[in-house]
Formats: sequence, structure tokens, C-alpha cells
Amino acid sequence: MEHKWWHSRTAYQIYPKSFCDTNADGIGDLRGVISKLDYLQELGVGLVWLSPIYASPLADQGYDISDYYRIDPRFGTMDDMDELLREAGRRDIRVVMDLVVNHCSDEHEWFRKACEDPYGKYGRYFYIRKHQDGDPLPCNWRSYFGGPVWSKLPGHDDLVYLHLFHRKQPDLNWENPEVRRDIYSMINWWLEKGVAGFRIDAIINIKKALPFRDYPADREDGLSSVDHMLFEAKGVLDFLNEMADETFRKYDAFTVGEVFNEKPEELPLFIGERGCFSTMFDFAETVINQGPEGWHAQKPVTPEAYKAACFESQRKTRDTGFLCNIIENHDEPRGVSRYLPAGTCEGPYAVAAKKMLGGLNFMLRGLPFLYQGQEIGMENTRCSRIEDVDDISARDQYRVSLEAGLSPEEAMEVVNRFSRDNARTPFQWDASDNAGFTSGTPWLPVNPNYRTINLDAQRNDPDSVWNFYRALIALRRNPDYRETAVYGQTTPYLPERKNLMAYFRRSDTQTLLVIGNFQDAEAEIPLPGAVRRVLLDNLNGCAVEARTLRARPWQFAVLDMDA
Ligand code: TEU
Ligand code: CA
Repeated sequence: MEHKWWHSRTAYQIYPKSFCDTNADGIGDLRGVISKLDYLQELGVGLVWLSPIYASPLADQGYDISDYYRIDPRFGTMDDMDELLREAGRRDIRVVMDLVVNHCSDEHEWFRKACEDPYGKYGRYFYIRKHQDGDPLPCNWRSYFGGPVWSKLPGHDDLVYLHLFHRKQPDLNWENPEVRRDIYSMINWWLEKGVAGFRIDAIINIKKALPFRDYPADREDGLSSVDHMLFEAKGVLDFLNEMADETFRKYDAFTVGEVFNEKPEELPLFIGERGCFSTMFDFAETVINQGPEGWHAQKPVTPEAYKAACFESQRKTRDTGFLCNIIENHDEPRGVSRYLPAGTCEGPYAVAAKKMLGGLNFMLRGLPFLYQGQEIGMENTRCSRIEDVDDISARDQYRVSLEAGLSPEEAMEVVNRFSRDNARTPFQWDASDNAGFTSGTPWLPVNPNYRTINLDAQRNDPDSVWNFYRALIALRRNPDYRETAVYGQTTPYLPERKNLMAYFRRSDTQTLLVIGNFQDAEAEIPLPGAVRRVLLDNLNGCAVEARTLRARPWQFAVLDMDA
């Protein structure tokens, strides 16, 4: 496999609104990110993805962009952005922006002009169709955030426009070459500025199966999940390759796609040697137990299901390329609250278990992508009233849960398990008021557990989750192990054994064995050979006796084996 500059780095997602606030308005900002660059360097991060900071009404927290060429004043100025790029560069940290081009904001100039003159140039930038009250909509697709994907075009009672997400996020018409040209110019403008590349939002959705038509309804509302349409849509890769040719490839930019629902045969075309992206996220674990009914029907993830999903992704990318390995992001609950059995984070083994989960994910082949707060073991938060929930997706799922017959209390439980707010509570820097995130009132309340879970407390504790992540990152950078940690092939070890997740990482010269005792109980785990060295473990040592590892509850270890 051809080595790329980004392969051996550790990546880190910043959700700027919740990272660090420097002007006491309760909203994290670019100056806050700049002030934490030393921190990121100390952690060992080499690549940062910034969630959107462009001008936006924040109907979907910045994923609704009203001007791609401006920084939203809430986040700072273009000077701040330039300084961030410069200062990050000095620390050998490359910065990647979020590219949100399936849709823009309904407050973008393009959409305003489309409303003024739906039959003119900008009308063709969107999907606008005739519609009379009482008639069926052009199709019965359900928006990701609930309700039909069609809304009335402002100012025109006889027209509707398409939005796969919120109604304030009108879909851009990628079939129109003028739209594509405008998008490519914008991308190049940012690349010229020195951003290293992009995380590419919701990109599979840019190709619609046309003409619009109904699919079988999958809920009482008579609507149909967009998944059916995505399955049928052909040709997304033509758009993506054109985009890559016109932009990324000219700059050797790093790109990571947010790709759900790709077809198996397409994987090499996305992330192979000549793929349209450098890499994409592995969502195999994220989508376990997801279905069209919604969050309330989603069962908890078992260790066996988690393991199987990871191994399947490793298998399918073995000869193809790199995926980005995550346990969470800004759209998902906290990984430790989701993938560890219920109660673990409240129990005596919380720290050990968090490290084990992090270690198992981090050591997989691919690019490890941490989400802010993961490195200190941040957990889901709780909210008791739906009015206090910010996430538009959670508010919709609350309604869906009630409609499915759940009580308001049960529906709130569902929201608490899955709300995107879980990941969006402010970063817990220290034990002072508001976790040191702001000296004002945070836009979203801080998780009340910040007095015990915070960076300050973990920095000086050699046994903390944070110091464990640092050790993982250091191992990936260690010249003696880098080749194997980055490129070594993954082979499951004892995959049938319940509550054990173990795998080899093998290069020509080394064999590492990664072991996680995925349970509350001790376990005797047979070893396939002699252990040269324990490179890392989560409990201050692990008991290796001859060919057996006597693992304590939630024990994790990376063993350098006699090949
Ligand atoms: O998410 C796209 C997306 O498809 C998600 O809504 C996904 O279906 C869901 O999280 C699965 O659990 C991206 C952004 O990451 C998200 O924050 C935005 O709301 C969305 O696009 C619209 O831009
Ligand atoms: Ca601020």
C-alpha cells in the first residue's frame, strides 16, 4: 500500500461550538480552538476536523450554511481562521474543514434568489416542483429529521422544494453543472487558503433517483425512508470523481467521506488507490440495530455485535484502503455510554472499561479518529424535559416515540439514550464552574459529572483515561511499532469466544496481539505463543503466565508476540 502523509497520524474532531469559549457568550469559538492547540499537540493529534464554522443561522448547528466564504461571527473572523491554520501548521497539525454541499441554508443567497424567481437561473440550483394543496407530493420520502422532504417554496403557494434534512436545508441540484462549478470554486478557494482537506458531509445524498417516485411506506406516517431511494440511485461516483478531479486531486488534499449506504462493490471506488476520497468513516458499529422504526425500537449493542461489526469492516477493507475508526461523533451518543453494557460507566470498572473500548477501537487498522472529550471518557448527559433538548433530530424522535405508543417518560429515556446533545455538551476542561468551558452561560448545559470527569483531574493521574489515550497515540507514533500499528493486517483471534475481542496486527516483522476482556468478570485467555513484551495495558500490568493471560475485568493489552 502506498504510504500517505496522513496514514500514521491520529485525527481529532472538534465541535467548535462546544470546545472552548473565549469571549463569554457561551459559544465556543476559533480563538478557543487556537488556545488549545498546545493541548492537542501534547495529546499527539496530527489532524483536526472542524465541524462547520461558516456563516449559518444554526438551524442544524452550522450544517445549514448561508455563506461558504465567511466565518460565522459567533465563531470568529477570517483572521482568526488564518491564524488557526498558521498556528496549527507550526505544530504539525493539519486542519480539515467540513464540506456541506448536499444542501445549503434557506438563507443562502442562492435560495433567496430561487424564491424570487423560481423559473430563473437559481431556481435550477434546487429541486422545485409544482404542487397544489390537496394533491400528493412529488414523492413520499421522509426527511431525516421527520416529516415529508417537501415544503412550500416561500412566496409560492403552488411550488414545493426538496430537503432531505431540515426544511431550512434545501437540497442543491447536483444535476445542474452550474451548481457543481460553484461548489468546486469554493472548495478550491479554501484549499488555496491552506486547509488540508475536508470531511464531506452526507455526501451519498447528492445523487437522487429521478424522476421522483414513491417507495413503500415504512411507518404509520405513510412516508418512506430515504434509504430506498439511495439504494436505487446510480451515478454518485461520477459526481464525486469529477469533484475530486476539479479540486482535491490537484492539491493532494485529505478527504474523509461521511458515507452511509454505499454499495459493497463501490468501496474501492471510494477509498481505493484511485478512489474519490482518501478515506471514509466506518459506520458499521454506528448502525448496529438501527431500523426504519426509529430510535425507540433500537436495541442496545452487545459486545458480540460490536466485535462482529469491527471485524467485518476490517475484512472488507483489507486490500482496499483505510477507514476511519470512531466510537462516536457529534451525531451520536457517547461511545462509552453506547457500546459498554448499561451501568458500566456508573460502576467500579468505568475507567478500565472506557480504556478497553478506546484501545480496541484505536488499534484497528485504519485512521483513529477521536471526538472531543472521548480522550477523557466523557459520557452521555441527561435531560428531563423535551423543551430543554436542542437536537432537532432528538425532538423528532421524541414525537415518533410517542406516536409509537411510548409514555412521555419512556420517550425521554429514548431521547437520553440517543440524542445528539449527548456528544455536544461542552468539553470538560476542569472542575471550575461550567467545566472551564466558558465564564458565561453555556449554550448547552455542561454534563453535571464534570466535577469528577475533567481534563485537569486526569492530566496528573497516570491511571486516567486521558493518559491511556496518550499512550495509545504514542504507540502509533513509536518508530519501533509504527509500521505494524498503522499498516499491519488485522486477523481476529478466537472470534467465537464470547465477551472477548482480540485480534492480531501483523507486519512482515512483527505480530501484535490486541486483547480486550469485554466483561465484568475475570477470564483466562489462552495465548497463541510467547509474549515478548506487554506494550500497553489498562490496569497497570497484566498477568501473563506461560501461554495464558489471566485477564481482570475489562482488561486490555497490546502484546508484542514472538511471531
Ligand atoms: O449527518 C448526515 C446524516 O446522514 C446523519 O443524520 C445520520 O443519518 C445520522 O446521524 C445517523 O445516526 C450529517 C451531519 O453529520 C449532521 O450533523 C447533519 O445534521 C446532517 O449531515 C445534515 O447536514
Ligand atoms: Ca464565544
